[in-house]
Amino acid sequence: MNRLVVVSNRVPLPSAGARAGGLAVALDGLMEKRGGLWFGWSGRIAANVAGGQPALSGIEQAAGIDYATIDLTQDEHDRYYNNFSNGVLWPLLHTMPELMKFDRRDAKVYREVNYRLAVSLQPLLRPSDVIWVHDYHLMPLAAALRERGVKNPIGFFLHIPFAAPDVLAAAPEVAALVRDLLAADLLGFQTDNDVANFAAAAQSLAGATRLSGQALQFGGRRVKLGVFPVEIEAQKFAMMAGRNAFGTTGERLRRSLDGQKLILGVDRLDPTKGLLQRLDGLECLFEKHPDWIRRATVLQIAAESRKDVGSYQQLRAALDAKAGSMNADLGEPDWQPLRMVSRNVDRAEVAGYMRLAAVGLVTPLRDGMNLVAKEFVAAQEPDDPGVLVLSRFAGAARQLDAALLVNPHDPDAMADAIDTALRMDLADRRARWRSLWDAIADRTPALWGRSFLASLMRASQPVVNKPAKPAEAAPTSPPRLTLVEPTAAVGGRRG
Ligand code: ADQ
Repeated sequence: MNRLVVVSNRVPLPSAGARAGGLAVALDGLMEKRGGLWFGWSGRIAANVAGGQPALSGIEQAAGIDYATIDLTQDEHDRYYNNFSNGVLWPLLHTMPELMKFDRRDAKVYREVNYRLAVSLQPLLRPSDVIWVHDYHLMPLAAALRERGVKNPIGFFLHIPFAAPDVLAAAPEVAALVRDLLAADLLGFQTDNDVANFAAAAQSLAGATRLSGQALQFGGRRVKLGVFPVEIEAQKFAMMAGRNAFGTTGERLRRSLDGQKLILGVDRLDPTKGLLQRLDGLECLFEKHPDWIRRATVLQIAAESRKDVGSYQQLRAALDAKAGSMNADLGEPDWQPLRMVSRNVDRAEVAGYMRLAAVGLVTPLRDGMNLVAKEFVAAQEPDDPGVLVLSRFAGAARQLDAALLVNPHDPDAMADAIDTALRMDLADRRARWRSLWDAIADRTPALWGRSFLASLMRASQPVVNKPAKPAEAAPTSPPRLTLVEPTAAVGGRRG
């Protein structure tokens, strides 16, 4: 079996402690079976890069997997990670270009870091390796590897949405990034909408040609596109929720509610998650439906993230102000509508809170998938489940269409949906929950990974009876023709 090389911005180093969530565990599983190398940034800032030369900062081994990393300088971290990845690409790809702060110097350093990663990775590669690159931090990486003569199969998966071409055009660098992505053999996205947006951008911004069977032709090569919705370990999450609802923290929350219904939100504090709009909707709920005063309480866990990015600092301040005024305006001496927690809460604890909630609020303005929505479904007690209120702009809405779907920009609609959820009778709650559970129960991150890799192997298979055309755009990229049959993963899922 070919060795799997995973490249991601942050490498979950075993020496750094506990493994992160589902994806790291799933990819570990795949790499343990076939041998693996995980490559990327160590998470450390180096004083400077020795003599300007790319150098590995560390190699570790655990459970048959090698971990190789580079350090970033402070300037690289600021420009590549904070300013360009999180300050330009994140808002742009989420169709929020007004939040983007473009600076050519950041775009240059973003590209340079990707090239430095390619230079460091290349000597570690074996001819039979399969390379899987993750997310928006690494859009130029496949092209940088091809320029260095790397001929291995390369797949790229985008965890966040892909915006429409006219939105993308707001950032000068983006056409080049679309061309760079086309150096991969397979490009994976969360939803068919993202595939359609990428295909349109590749045609209008990069001059690619659309082929049948979800494929593009560019530079004499075929590039396969596919939909691979990220999944969770639903069965394991359900068990964790069951255990923790009755643990110390779960019991403490339940006692503090004193019989009130719990409305729960769990997010990273991020402009895409629609937190200010959610508070508008909640304010509207208590104004339009005042019988919920003293009968329902909102717990919003909004863990702070990306504190170095200006728009995140502004959002934190705006959210604190809004939460304060909501409690002051609507609160009573013996009741407050909202409890807000901005620290990172342990996953197991969160799972228990989800089980206790009557309503789960997942209302991003836009989201690649949103695993919280799937986790909320998994956490419910089947005989007495809570109700999911879900933004129609989350990728998860494609699979979880039995939730109460809302437009997060419409506070009245959100308030009415929450009211409906709070009043929903048991038979309706059970029926909706069963349908939601069926959409996630048999899928796992490991199956997601296997499906992507199977598609990548098919996409990179040479077709022997057809001569490959010479590459036009990237002279050093390997000429190859690929089988582009639609796969089970493409359009085969609900979504
Ligand atoms: P994220 O934007 O980070 O991920 P999401 O999918 O909602 O968002 O959450 C990822 C994980 O973080 C989940 O396991 C969730 O429980 C946990 N989490 C979120 N907020 C938390 C909090 N306040 N406290 C504790 N845990 C919390 C990106 C994309 C998503 C896509 C994922 C995976 O933005 O659209 O679903 O990658 O591809």
